[in-house]
Amino acid sequence: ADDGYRLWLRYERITDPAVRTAYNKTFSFIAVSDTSDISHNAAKELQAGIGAMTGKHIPIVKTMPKSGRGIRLSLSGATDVTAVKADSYVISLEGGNVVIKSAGNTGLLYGSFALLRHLQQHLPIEKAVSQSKPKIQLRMLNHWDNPEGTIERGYAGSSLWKWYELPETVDPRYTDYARANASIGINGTVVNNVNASARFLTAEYLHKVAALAGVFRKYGIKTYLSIHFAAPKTLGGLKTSDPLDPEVRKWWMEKTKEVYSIIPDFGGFLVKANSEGEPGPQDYGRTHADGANMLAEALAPFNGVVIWRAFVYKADPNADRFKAAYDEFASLDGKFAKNVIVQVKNGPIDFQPREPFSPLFGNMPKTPLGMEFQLTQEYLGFATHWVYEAPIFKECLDADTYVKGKGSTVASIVDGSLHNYPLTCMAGVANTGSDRSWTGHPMAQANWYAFGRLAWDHTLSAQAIAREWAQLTLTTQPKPVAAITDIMLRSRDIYVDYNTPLGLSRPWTGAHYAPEPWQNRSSRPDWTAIYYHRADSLGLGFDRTATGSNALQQYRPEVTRAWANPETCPLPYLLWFHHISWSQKLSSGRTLWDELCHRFYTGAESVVWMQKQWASVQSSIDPTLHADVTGRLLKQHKEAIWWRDAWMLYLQTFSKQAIPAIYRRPERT
Ligand code: GCW
Repeated sequence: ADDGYRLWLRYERITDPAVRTAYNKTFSFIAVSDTSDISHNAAKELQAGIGAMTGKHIPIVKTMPKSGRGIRLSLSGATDVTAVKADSYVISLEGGNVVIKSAGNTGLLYGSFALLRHLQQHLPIEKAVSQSKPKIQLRMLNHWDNPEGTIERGYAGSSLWKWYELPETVDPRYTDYARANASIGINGTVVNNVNASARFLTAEYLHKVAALAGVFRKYGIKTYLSIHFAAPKTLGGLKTSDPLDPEVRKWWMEKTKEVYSIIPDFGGFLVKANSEGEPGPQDYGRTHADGANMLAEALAPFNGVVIWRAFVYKADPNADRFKAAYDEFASLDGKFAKNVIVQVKNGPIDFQPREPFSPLFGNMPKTPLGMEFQLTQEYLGFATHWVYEAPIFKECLDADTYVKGKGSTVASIVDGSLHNYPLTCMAGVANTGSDRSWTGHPMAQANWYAFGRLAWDHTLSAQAIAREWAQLTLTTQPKPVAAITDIMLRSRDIYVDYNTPLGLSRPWTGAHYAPEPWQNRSSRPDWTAIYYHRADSLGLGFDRTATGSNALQQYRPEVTRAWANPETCPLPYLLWFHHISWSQKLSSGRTLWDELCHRFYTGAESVVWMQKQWASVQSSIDPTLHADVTGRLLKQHKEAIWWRDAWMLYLQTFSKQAIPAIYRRPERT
């Protein structure tokens, strides 16, 4: 039975005789003269993958045999190539052989995985001819994993990293993790939580991290660490962690040197500073740039980078958190050292089911802005709700900021083309854990997959990625693939409808799971539900127009215009920007209250549709996996009703209106 462990690298035996014969004829050897670990692993993956699909042992050889057809991995002799060049590849057909060419061994690895993807879809060999180069340089996972093995906002078991047995014992699963990442082009991983323990910078832990890096490096993946900004004090015993203090700067220089002596190809530091209680340069009256530049100086001699997060906001219930990142960072543009990237969450608040794009994108032309997406489903129903996230990523990447006129998409900023950034970065907060299926909900594997594919090429469509993933992971039969793709593409809107429709946000406290739109007690004055949804006797929603917080002004006029008028603001964003009265007629023809009822009820009802679609593919899916997802869909439906009812009953105390009769019928569970 398939427990999901093999992800999209299943390499199922091909049963179609025509396809198998064609593949058998073409693949009788894999020739690779380059002896690096990465090239070797590329060849090994082809051998294992094609071997499993065809049932044939394919030898790996150094030089091309005189007869027979096969695959040649060809490394061009070019030296001193850029990272992007080294990752790019060309697949061609030469005299019956499939040739994968690249200027770097990583390109050979990515080309090999591209070929395997192609063959897993049983496509004709001639159609594999292609070329590809990544649009983003640093394609990374950010793990929010803690030293004691827990994962902040992780719903797939405990951490993959077994710190207590490292570095002596190196779990073979680390290799499978690296293979999975390399197969979708991911080339960096931050192994620890941004709420960082200083312990990761001790020699003891650096050696553990080095053991992981030793595995990852063989798949073209660099290792990074999140750092605790106050480490000079907590770890170094200094009196301060002031970034302008010479002793502190020296401490970081020496620490960084030590890191590189243990992990020579270390990638750099990820930093959460002055955010949600984490220490930072502002503790000493310094700026984010002062903090980042201190670390940049220490990393520069080793070509390391600083990835500094823009996720900041004050514990002030009268401020608009929406505006915080822009307010703190935009004016620092031009002040960051060359090897600093500022990493921005896709939306201005915090990975909500639907957010407008962060207004910081486009407003730091001199500072490379990296994208931070969240793969783990913190606000998307953890591991019981099926939500395919590619539409979330695409919505943001394709959004037009208008900062240099029409067509200034967020993607064009992040990929460096709009402002000529020398560094480009896209990060996904990982959804992996020690569960056999890696991601808790087996269908959440698609979010990891989609992230990697989009970091490589953000022009791919959510649909194409869904189809490809389903073919690789679940079945190659066209009908079930279409049915599954259909569920995936609608899943996010369905979730939004029963969870936070029309631009509502954050009706939760602590765990970010149970609906608690009434919950107004908390450890911080701004961490209340009412702060976000602003329900009152008049209506609902956060006024961010000129009569309210005026956050809309952080966007270019074209964007502001599209959202500033409550009559024309697209409904998915309505309550993000407007406080709307309960009886106001919306563009749908319904009043706000009726539209809310409509969304909550049809959203929850649509989970029944998902269940039916999933039931229809049963005969094509592994029974264990099918049963697992069926169970999760049952739970999802119950929870959708729970969400709907919690919201509706709560909002009704303000609207004082009835739920229209058409929705009040017996529940189908
Ligand atoms: O989404 C919020 C989470 C925190 C997280 C923080 C952040 C790692 O609730 O758990 O901390 O954002 O992104 O820093």
